[in-house]
Amino acid sequence: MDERSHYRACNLCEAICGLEIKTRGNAIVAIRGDAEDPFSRGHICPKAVALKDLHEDPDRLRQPLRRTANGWESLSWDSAYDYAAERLAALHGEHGADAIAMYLGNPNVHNYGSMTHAQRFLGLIRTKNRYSATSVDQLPHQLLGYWLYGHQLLVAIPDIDHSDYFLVLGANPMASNGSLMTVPDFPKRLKALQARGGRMVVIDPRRSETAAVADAHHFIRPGGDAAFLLGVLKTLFDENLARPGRLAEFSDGLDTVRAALAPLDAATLAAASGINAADIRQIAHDLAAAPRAAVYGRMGVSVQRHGTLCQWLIQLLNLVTGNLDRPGGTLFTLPAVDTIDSPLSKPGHFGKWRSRVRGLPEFGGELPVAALAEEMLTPGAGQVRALITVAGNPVLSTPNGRQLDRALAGLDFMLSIDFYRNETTRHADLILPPTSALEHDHYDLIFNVFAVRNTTRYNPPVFPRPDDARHDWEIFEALGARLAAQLGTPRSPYPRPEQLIELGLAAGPYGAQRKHPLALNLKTLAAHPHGLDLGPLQPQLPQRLQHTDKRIHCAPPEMLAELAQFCAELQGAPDTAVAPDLNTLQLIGRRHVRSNNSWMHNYTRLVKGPERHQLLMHPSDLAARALQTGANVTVRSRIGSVVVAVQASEDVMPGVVSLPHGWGHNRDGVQLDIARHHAGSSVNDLTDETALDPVCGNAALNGVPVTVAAA
Ligand SMILES: Nc1nc2c(c(=O)[nH]1)N[C@H]1C(S)=C(S)[C@@H](COP(=O)(O)OP(=O)(O)OC[C@H]3O[C@@H](n4cnc5c(=O)[nH]c(N)nc54)[C@H](O)[C@@H]3O)O[C@H]1N2
Ligand SMILES: Nc1nc2c(c(=O)[nH]1)N[C@H]1C(S)=C(S)[C@@H](COP(=O)(O)OP(=O)(O)OC[C@H]3O[C@@H](n4cnc5c(=O)[nH]c(N)nc54)[C@H](O)[C@@H]3O)O[C@H]1N2
Ligand code: SF4
Ligand SMILES: [Mo]
Repeated sequence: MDERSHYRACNLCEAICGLEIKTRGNAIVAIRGDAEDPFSRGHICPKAVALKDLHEDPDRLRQPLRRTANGWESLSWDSAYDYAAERLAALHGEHGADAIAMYLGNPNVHNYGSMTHAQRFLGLIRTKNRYSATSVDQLPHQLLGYWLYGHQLLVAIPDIDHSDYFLVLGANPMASNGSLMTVPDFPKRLKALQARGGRMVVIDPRRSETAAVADAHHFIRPGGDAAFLLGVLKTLFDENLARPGRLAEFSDGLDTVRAALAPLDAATLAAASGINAADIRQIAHDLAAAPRAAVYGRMGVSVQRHGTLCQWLIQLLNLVTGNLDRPGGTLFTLPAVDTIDSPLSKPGHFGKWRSRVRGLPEFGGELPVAALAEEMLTPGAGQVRALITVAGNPVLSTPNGRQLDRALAGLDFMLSIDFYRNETTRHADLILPPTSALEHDHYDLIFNVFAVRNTTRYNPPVFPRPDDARHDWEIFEALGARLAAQLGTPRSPYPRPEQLIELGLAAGPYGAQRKHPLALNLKTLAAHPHGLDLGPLQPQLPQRLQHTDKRIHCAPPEMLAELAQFCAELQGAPDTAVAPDLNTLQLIGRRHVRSNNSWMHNYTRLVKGPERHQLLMHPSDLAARALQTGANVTVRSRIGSVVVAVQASEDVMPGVVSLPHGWGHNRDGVQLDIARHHAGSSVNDLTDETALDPVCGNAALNGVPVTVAAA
């Protein structure tokens, strides 16, 4: 049989690296980086090679499975759809739409057919109980995009290819390969930045893989970032270093912010952040002096108590230094399928309804996932009785996972669309497994929007869809048709995912409808299997703003209120909020290049070698507890406890411990044979569903107070 080369973008993380996948018949013979991809230039990480293991994994489900008194039984697609539609329609009829909750996990955003068709399916159910991984992740970024710039997907991306000064808070792109910054080959791009005399400064409670290659690294107390950022911003204002330039012409509210910062004093801010006042001042000076600079923050500053405040201050720093919308600063993309200036997505809305039990606000139609378990466990009208999960594992990925685990066991009905029986889907009554990534086509509807260059590509499937397999979008369509019939809802025909892309390309900024010379369509993209570079990010403001007044709304009232609240806390009790007592440590997360959230642990290639889910602890904290590397320790929080192995590390700050999320695979009913032997413990058995960012209800997964003792 002949060998064939297939080119496609990797769907595993946000870096969207180009891959060359060599096949012989049905076999994958090699996966390597695609040197001809103009964006990733051959970069690849170990996870991509495991796409082969994923495709071939005997644990990967290929048939619908129904839970019965005698265990799991496979059934035909038709019977499975009928069963699901009947159960959902019955619960809908008896208890109303809100009794059915839906949770969309992270891999949905890497699977464009799932994105396009899940929305239509949701429209059919019309439940207010919609949840996703957004509220354990990038919710603050989307909310601020909506408030400041008028659209939840208007996220300003660091232009690191042209920057001279890159200030990074709570992000570890050397391990994560970038987030809300699609940046294949971060290491090489960083080297180029440093080679042209630029500097990267990292602020992180751990000397991360990224901090290790930075020009400077400052330890910060977990949760101390808002104080640090306020210190930098205030220095710029106080020392007349604010130079918003032409941005001032279409920005409102900067003076209000400046006035709100006036009473703060540098020493208090320094103490609350754990970074000394001289360093904060120096960073402000360096930022102001750099011709082109970008401030960027991710999980460590997004998913903590002051996440929205931090992300707001980051936007303001880029704005007042004139770096927003400037090459080398932070800019908005202009993607080929424009999900911003088009009917493909909505700008957003906030607080249109609230969760039933705790009154948490929706954003863009979704409630904070920290509320999901209580909505199931609390009786009364509107109680959640059924759940649909798609490509997710909230038992391992959302706060107080054990509580959710218990809640799932009590549901009337649960449907999971997933190709693994994981810690969450093991509770399902029915599992519908979609095709593997290599059996469907691929377009990055989302990550092109967050990329450090404008880029586009479409790739056909590597393998044909087996006759008895279904794509995620086909599952939504078939199930939707049956459910619509049961509910008596009329249903119109809908394009296939690639037809939606074709329409989007034609209507988009490089399409025929806008008379762009490239006139992009699927045929042009087929002629460019390695992807098509559409150039560096370009200034687009104020035109790109989606507020009708075409202005940046710098000072949303909600943010001013949050700032006032933060300042009051700071003056009141500067230290107790951060370090309640001497025995308490602060728990933070971490990522490893060979792991991917709660999955990709079932492949020997990625999990072999030393385990990677230990608790990292500073030697002085080990000594204070008479502990040694390798010992099993009990980590305890308000929520519960886990037993893990501890490892000494000079890289974490004293008083801080670090544990990665997504582990804890040794639970009954999980069908992940290899992962089970590398089980680890779930950090989200410790994170607290009541510890939230007060602005929007995003989970505060970093900075969890814990104690550690010998097990
Ligand atoms: N403590 C702590 N918790 C965290 C984080 C943290 O940093 N710390 N990070 C958070 C973040 S950023 C995220 S994004 C979440 C992730 O949390 P989730 O989105 O809930 O979980 P994942 O591990 O991404 O889900 C993977 C599941 O999707 C399935 N899957 C993969 N591809 C497909 C597909 O194409 N179709 C279908 N139907 N299923 C598929 C896999 O089989 C697997 O079961 O975790 C969050 N939780
Ligand atoms: N290999 C791999 N790559 C991934 C993923 C994966 O699981 N594995 N997940 C993907 C997903 S879904 C996402 S969202 C991205 C996330 O991408 P990143 O945000 O780049 O990844 P993290 O490793 O979570 O980085 C968070 C950093 O914040 C630090 N931190 C913790 N608390 C604080 C704090 O209070 N303040 C400050 N300043 N820093 C703090 C941590 O020490 C850590 O270094 O990665 C994506 N890429
Ligand atoms: S960095 Fe991300 S996109 Fe690139 S090969 Fe690795 S997992 Fe795939
Ligand atoms: Mo994420």
